[in-house]
Amino acid sequence: MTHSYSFSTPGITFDPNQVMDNYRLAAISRACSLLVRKEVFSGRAKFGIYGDGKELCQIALANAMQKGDYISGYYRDQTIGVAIGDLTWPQYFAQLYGHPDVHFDPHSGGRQMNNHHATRWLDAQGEWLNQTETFNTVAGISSTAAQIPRALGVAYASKMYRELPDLEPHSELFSKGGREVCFTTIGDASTSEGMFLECINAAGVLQIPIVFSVWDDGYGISVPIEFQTTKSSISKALAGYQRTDTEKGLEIFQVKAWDYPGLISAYQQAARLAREEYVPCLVHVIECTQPQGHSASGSHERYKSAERLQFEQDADCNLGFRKWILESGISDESTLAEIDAEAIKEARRFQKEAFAAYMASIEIDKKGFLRIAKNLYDSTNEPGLIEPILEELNQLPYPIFSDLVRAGRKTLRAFRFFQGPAVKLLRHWLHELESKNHRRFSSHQMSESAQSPMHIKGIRAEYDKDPVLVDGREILNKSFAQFLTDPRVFILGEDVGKIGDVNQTLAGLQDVFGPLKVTDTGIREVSIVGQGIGASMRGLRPIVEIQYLDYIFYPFPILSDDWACLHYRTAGGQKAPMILRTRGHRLEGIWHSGSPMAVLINGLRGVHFCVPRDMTQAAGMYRTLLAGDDPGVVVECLNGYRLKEPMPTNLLEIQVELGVPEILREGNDLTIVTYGSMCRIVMEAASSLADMGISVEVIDVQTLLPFDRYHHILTSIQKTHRVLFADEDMPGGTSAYMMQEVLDKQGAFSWLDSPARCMAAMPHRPAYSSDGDYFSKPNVENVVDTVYEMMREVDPSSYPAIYF
Ligand SMILES: Cc1ncc(C[n+]2csc(CCOP(=O)(O)OP(=O)(O)O)c2C)c(N)n1
Repeated sequence: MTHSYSFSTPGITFDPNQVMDNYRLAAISRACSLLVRKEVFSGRAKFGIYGDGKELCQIALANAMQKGDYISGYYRDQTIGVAIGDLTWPQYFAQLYGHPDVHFDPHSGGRQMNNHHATRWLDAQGEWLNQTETFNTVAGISSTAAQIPRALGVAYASKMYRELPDLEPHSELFSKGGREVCFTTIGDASTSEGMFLECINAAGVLQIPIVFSVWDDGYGISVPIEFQTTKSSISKALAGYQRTDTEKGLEIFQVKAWDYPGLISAYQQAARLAREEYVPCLVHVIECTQPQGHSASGSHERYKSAERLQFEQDADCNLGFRKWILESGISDESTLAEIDAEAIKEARRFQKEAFAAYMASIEIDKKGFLRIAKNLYDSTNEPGLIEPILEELNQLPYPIFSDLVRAGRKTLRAFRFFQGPAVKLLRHWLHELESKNHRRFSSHQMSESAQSPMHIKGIRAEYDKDPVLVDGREILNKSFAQFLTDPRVFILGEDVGKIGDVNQTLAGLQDVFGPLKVTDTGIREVSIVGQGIGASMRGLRPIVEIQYLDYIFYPFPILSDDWACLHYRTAGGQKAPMILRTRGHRLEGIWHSGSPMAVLINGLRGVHFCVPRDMTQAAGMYRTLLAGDDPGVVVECLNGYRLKEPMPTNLLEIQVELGVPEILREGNDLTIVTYGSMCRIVMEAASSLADMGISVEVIDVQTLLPFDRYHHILTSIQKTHRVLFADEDMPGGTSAYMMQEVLDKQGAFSWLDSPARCMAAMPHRPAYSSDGDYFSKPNVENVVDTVYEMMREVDPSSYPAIYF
């Protein structure tokens, strides 16, 4: 049964030249998709995913984009990338092979799977380039639906630039009056993800220029839509969000994937509504196909019926486009056939060009190795040592960098009893290659720019002789009031506006700065974070609040998958210097006392992770982060807002240097390394221990990432020869991390006279009430007794048994 095409007649005049350009693009995009699968099967590429069956909707979307707009899409969107000039086909193939050179794969420097694109927004020095003169692609991400939350923030930034006149002087690189639309795409199955639904709701509330597109091909890999979506239709399921004459909401379109005039019309309308009226839109594109199935790692014959497989062929959007062109008399069969044939040839040419460039980059180092190998061969007369290694290397059809390193290391091992010049040359070659590979695969974990907060020096708090004591929250209130004078800074979160957050650190600031600078949001942590990430990609400096640390797991996937690795996965092409503010460690009950730092620091490599002991230090950390261009987390002490702190005379200048611990108390017998709310407990324990004749040095690490950059803890251990790592995370969590940093990385082991110890919370969630806290978390007695025990081990006569 062949598919019947019945095209929309929206009353638009089509420019035949543009139509033919669009056809050429659809044809080459299809040819490239088909080649990707072949390249994987040939062994030249590891994995391939492609955009076939979605060419036409992407062309229509791209036609509606203007310079300065954004696309936050997913792994099908190659046609959009090429249509807007943000992707070339050689780049597409370079990424397929994993070419780790940003000259060839500017999107990710070979770090991302194919079809994960990103505009390079930063120059080689890490400075922002102009986003208003380009079409912008927000860095691709494999986690389905994760492209949506930051899209919300990108669109939200348009609103900020439009509505905050003070931003004008900062808008040059990022906005022209807030007219930029963010387009975001998603597969039909991924609309089942909570984050998609949450963001639809948030967009309806916020009324921002965002256009959601759903490419509906009826499957999520093998699982059909009836298992995915209520009513098997996302536009039907979301119908309640449709705006009406009296209520704001979204404008919802439904259009067929092969209906060129219908698609062009839908996208023109959606883009106009979003751009001019700030109406968020949803374009549900139905009857998409997937001619080759989901990806190169499976075959759809395993799960699609014969009828559906036939539909994949018959309802093909490129065929539909062809039919419409013929019906409209824009071109003829033979011209279109010529274009198709030319597209296949061209795709092959681009693929070959990309592969040759990739191999050539490896060939340079391979030649270097072979030259040295020959030298070794000639100078040592030990063919038996080198020949098998060369043979193995020469047998590889496509040697890659790791093959060269492996061959180099094997050779050095084989020639370990030789010390001639050739061996020295080989060592040098290997060393150089490894340092190049380190850049290729491990650069840009953090900002490498002149604005890196790692360059910010510390400015310590200074006090009058008799400082005024104030609630900790007042220290923050005054500090935030200063931060908000920067037009780019805004604060966003649950209850931060009208009441100035649940601890009133922001009290009164909305009245002073207005509701866009200090903004109440719905209870929707994923999209709060998305709003911040996206806005920070456009030159703004959002401080987003997660009301309690214990609720950070809701947005954690986005923080980890998108935010923390953005700079790394774009090889320094993009950054999102958002600051995430939250409060934790200890107060009351299971969801207001957690301190799961190990989960966070290990899931958020790529951010600076600050754990201030009080609000003065927190204020200094915010200032440092705001002066830099990296993302950062600050975990304030939940029980510290009403504790008294001396008001510094230089409160509005304090900066905390990242990765520099502070010695809170000097001592000679034992070092306790801690942070956050535990500092107070440890300090109290230290004074009890002093009464017992034990002199403890207390160190507050201040930031867990980075950790003690200058090895101050090692210096302390070189004096005390004993160390206890204490915190209120789970056993084996951050105390173990600190121990590894100090013993392993800093090499403190050989300075120890006693075994290093860790002290953590109980391995369960903290129970409610004061007793719950006492028996779930380390308390003063635990610290005193553990230190005493450590001292007793060394000198039982000076420290006799206490309890038995
Ligand atoms: C959060 C998450 N869960 C699962 C996957 C594995 N996965 C990759 S693609 C996919 C199906 C997505 O289907 P759909 O959203 O309809 O997009 P399509 O691939 O059909 O275009 C799945 C389950 C993933 N990448 N991310």
